[in-house]
Parts: sequence; structure tokens; C-alpha cells
Amino acid sequence: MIVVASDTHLQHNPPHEFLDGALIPIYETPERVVIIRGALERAAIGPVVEPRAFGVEPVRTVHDDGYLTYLETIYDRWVVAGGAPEAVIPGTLAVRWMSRPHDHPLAAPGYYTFDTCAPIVAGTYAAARAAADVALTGAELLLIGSRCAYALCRPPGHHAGRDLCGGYCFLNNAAIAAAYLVRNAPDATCAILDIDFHHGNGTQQIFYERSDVLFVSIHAAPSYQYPFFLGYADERGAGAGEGYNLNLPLDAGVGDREYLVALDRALDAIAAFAPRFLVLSAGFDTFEGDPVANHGDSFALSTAVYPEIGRRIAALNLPTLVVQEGGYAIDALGDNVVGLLQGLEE
Ligand code: SP5
Ligand code: ZN
Repeated sequence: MIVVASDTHLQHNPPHEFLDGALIPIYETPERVVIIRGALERAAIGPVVEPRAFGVEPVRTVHDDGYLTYLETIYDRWVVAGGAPEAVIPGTLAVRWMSRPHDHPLAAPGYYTFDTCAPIVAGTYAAARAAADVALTGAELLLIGSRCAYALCRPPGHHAGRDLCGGYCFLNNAAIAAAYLVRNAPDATCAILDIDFHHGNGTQQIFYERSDVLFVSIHAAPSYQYPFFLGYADERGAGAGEGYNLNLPLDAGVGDREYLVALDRALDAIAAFAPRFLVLSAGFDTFEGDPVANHGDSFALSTAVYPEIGRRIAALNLPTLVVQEGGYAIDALGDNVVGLLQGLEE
């Protein structure tokens, strides 16, 4: 399986995030990619190729222009205006129903951000664009006939909406890849299966009114878990997209067996849609020891389940792009990623 990866992610290395009222060392670290690459190498999964530079045009099909300009320019403007040089983290969040756009460097972060867990540093935009290029390069591989590719994206993407960052995400890599696939293959459709522990609220928002991209997400129920405000089962899509959004929220503590039952439901829905392509938003924070999920309400998946998840997804027999999302249990992350990819290849 071809792996696409870039070192540009190293430029995104904020020192902290503001989580549940505390300023803490950020969980989403460059080390995650180092760990994954080491494990891929030991397992002889590869070759590893560099992304091609696609330019901003395919990113603009998913994200708002004002938002992209914001991401590219805010760090310098923020520092000049007196913001903390460690990272841009908004002190005011614009509740959209009672807010108007605002371009002041200390106000714009609150307009374009939905939480305090997406700190921006000088290299964030370059890293996010490189991650989008990694996903697009993987998409290109499917277009030329590859059955499966792994896009080692960092920063992750599935929480990023059309004009919002949050949850460590700035550009929605999976959405950008899916949009590229359906635009560049005649009459193509694409399913996105999101198996990150957290609901892919950004991806859902981006495709909510579209019928050419089916979004299916298995995640911790928003009734008790981040991102809280979306991810319920009754969100089924709207307008032309009605019926093309499927949320499968799960209780805290689910183990391998219950998870695989939900996975089979997701796969049945995807099989019924019969898409031309599959994009897998692959988060590994479903693992039992994940520190971001763990509040007593994490899932309890074992390392042994990831190959089985891969095998069941592979049984769909669809050209599949695996896009890296979350996963913060550093000691197990490499094995879990390798397990999923090996299962997909069987
Ligand atoms: C891509 C991705 O996985 N983003 C996740 C961002 C989650 N951020 C907030 C999660 C809050 C969960 N509880 C904190 C528990 C600390 N031990
Ligand atoms: Zn997650």
C-alpha cells in the first residue's frame, strides 16, 4: 500500500491547548507522525511518497476564501496586535446566531474557531496545506487505479468546517479528498466513513446538503462527549442531501464486539449507496487507553480489533483512501495504524 507523508507537519507544533478550563500540553503532537512512520517502516508498509503540490484550488471547493486568508495571515496579525506569541487561541467565541463577522486580529479567531483546542502558530497554515496535499495525492492515486492508499495527514481534519477550525483541525483533509474524487471522475460518488472516536462534525457540515457524498460516522454519542453539538442519530442530511448522512453514536465503554456491530451497520449503508470511492477518516482514539477520550467515557477497543475493522472495510471492495485523523495513545498508535492497514490489505 502506498503511503503519502510529508515532514511539513513539523511546522505545526503549538505548545498547549486550553482544554476544559485548563491550559495543558497539547495532545496532538508531531511525535504522533514520527511514531506512525516508525511502525510503518518496521512492518514494511510502503513505499512512502511525498505529496504533490495541488495549489489552493481544490481546497477552495470545500473551504471559504475568507477563512483561508484568515488561517494564512492570523498568526502574524495576532502577535502584532498583542496576542500571546505561543499560539493563537481565541478569548472570545462568536456564537454565530448573535455575531457578525469581525476582522480585528484579536476578534477574527473567535469568528473562525469553535473551541479552544485548535491553536495556530506561524507554521500552521503551511502544515495544514501540506496535509491537504497529502490527502489529495492519495486521492490522485485512486483516480489512476490504486485500490488503497494511506494519507498520513497531520494536522487532522474532520472537525474543520467550511469556515471553522476546532479540535486540532484546520483544513478538512478527508472532505477535500472526497470532493476532489467526485469532481475528477465522471459521475462519481464517494462515501466517507469516519471511525474517529469523535463525531466528524466538520465533514458532516460540509456535505450535509449533498447527495454525491455519503457521510457515515461511528463515534461517542454527543450527549456525553466532544464535540457535543452535532452527531446525533436524527441528523440525516438536508435538501438534496437528505438521507445521505448517517450517524451511529455509541455509549461509553463499548468494546470490540459492540463496535463491530456498529461497523457492520455502517458498511451496510455504504454498500447500499454503492459509491465509486471510499474515504476512511481513520482515528485511533477509539483505543481503550486513549488519553483524550479518557474521562471514564472512552471506548474499550483493543489493538486486536483494528485488523478486523480493516478486513471488514476491505470486504466492500472499493478503492479506499485512508486519511489519518486522531489517536493520542502514543504507545499503541503505531501498532493500531499498522493493524488497520494490514487488515485492509488482506
Ligand atoms: C481529531 C481529533 O481527534 N480531535 C479531538 C479533539 C478533542 N478535544 C477535546 C476533547 C475533550 C475530552 N476530554 C478530555 C479528557 C482529558 N483527559
Ligand atoms: Zn478524535
